[in-house]
Amino acid sequence: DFSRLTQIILLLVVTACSHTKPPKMGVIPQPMEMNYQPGTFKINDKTVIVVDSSFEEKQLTEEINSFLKDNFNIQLEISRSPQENAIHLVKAMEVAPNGAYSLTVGGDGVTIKASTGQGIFYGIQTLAQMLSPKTEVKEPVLNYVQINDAPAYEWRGMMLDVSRHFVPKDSVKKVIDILAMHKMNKFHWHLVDGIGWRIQIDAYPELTRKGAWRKVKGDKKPWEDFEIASKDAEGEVYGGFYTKEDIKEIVAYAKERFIDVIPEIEMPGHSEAALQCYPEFSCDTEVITGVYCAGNDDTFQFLQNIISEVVELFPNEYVHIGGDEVGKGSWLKCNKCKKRMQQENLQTAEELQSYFVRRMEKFIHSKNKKLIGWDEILEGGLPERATVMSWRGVEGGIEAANAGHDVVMSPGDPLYLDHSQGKSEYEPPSWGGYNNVLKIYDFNPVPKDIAPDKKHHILGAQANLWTEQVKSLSHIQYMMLPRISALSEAIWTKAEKRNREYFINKLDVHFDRLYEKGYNYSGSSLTPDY
Ligand code: TNX
Repeated sequence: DFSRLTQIILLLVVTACSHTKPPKMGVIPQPMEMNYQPGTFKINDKTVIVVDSSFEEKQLTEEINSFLKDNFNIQLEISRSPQENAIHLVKAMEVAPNGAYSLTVGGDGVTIKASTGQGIFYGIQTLAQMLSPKTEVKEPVLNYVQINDAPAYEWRGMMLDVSRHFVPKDSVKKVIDILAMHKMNKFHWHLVDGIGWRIQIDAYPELTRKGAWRKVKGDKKPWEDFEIASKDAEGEVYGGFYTKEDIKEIVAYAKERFIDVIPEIEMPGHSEAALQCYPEFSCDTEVITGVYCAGNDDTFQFLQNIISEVVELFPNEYVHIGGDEVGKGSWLKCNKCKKRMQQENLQTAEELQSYFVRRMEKFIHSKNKKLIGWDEILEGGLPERATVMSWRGVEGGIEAANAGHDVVMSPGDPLYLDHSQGKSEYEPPSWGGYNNVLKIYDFNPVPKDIAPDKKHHILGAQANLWTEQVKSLSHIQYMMLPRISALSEAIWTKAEKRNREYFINKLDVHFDRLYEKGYNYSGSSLTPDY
């Protein structure tokens, strides 16, 4: 029956077309423009990499060769002269801003153009995704395509807390790898908190001799226990820290992947570990709290000496001073703090906090760095040049941007990665709420309450992974993936180019890429339970 047959054929065609199934190589984050043309180019062992001499050649060619080796067991030679059958890495000043690139596949192979090495690096990440996963892409064959791409926001970051649980150096590198493949460019390293001090400071050796370790007590979780110990104390001891050499190694590793590392040295709160090592810098109250004394000039000297050593290790332009959740009650009971308030004519604890932050800002500025802090630094008045990281929602960020300050958005809802992301029965330990992958995908860093002429103050956004509940690299990866994939698209790809359904389809293939790299990820993230 002919008409029955046409019906079936029609049905098949309609079903096939209505599936918004991306090409196998669906790239995350979605490029700005991606136009396919007929024709294919196949990379073979005669293909060479032609690299512009102004780029740091090894960094970029190794990036190409490493995925070609992993996926196709091919290694390409390097050449200086343009030729057919090549991957060309070309300096092109017109391909701006920072991070922008174009990628063309055509008759003479692959051409990636950018004005910076960073742009070339991102072009290579796109290429690597177009040639993976192995389960889908069996041969290094590329469709002819023209891609023009650039990031929507300049701050595309993640914070990792290494205080509540220590994260060894090699695991930190694995975290950086995940950021790099998603074209993220800021790694905010929460190096210090009440539970442990994790960075070597030569002037104050007790910080890591004792402040980085604590006794494991009975069935208490390590992060519930603020009492420090030295590494070789009796019984079970938990902890760890990074030497200056470790830090340099991580910073260099991140730089090769065009990621800035922003150190966070928490103050004035969340400071139990440091104050148990150096109690002379706490308030003159009966018990040592987790808050530095704001009335003692020596406290400022102590913190400035620390910052002086820290800035030597981190070439990025920011120092993060924390500033969140300050237990200001201890200031109001401390004689030195009360005296300071009188001298400086400060009426409230918020004003004293503002005094503290301003004083640190002056010092950080004198070191040619910018201060960034959690949104509590708005209380009592924000120092003139400070950048705000908005975590208690986006309101602090709105207030700061409207007042002319730079802002990084990282609201707990939806950008906290310690929250759960799927049906609870499939989830490992989490804390504080529920942020599934699509909530993050829909996040818009610029709320409408920001004045049009202040929008440029929103530098971008970042996700934060607090580690009270997170003990291992595989748990870290699980909390990051696929939520970092979603965030990367929310802040790299302009809103009009984003599409939920298309993203979900791409995730299917992306999961295979993550699996092939040996990463743990949450497969249950797409089956929300609310
Ligand atoms: C609040 S977010 C904190 C962290 C905790 C986190 C747990 C922020 C600036 N401070 O110290 O780890 O909640 O979700």
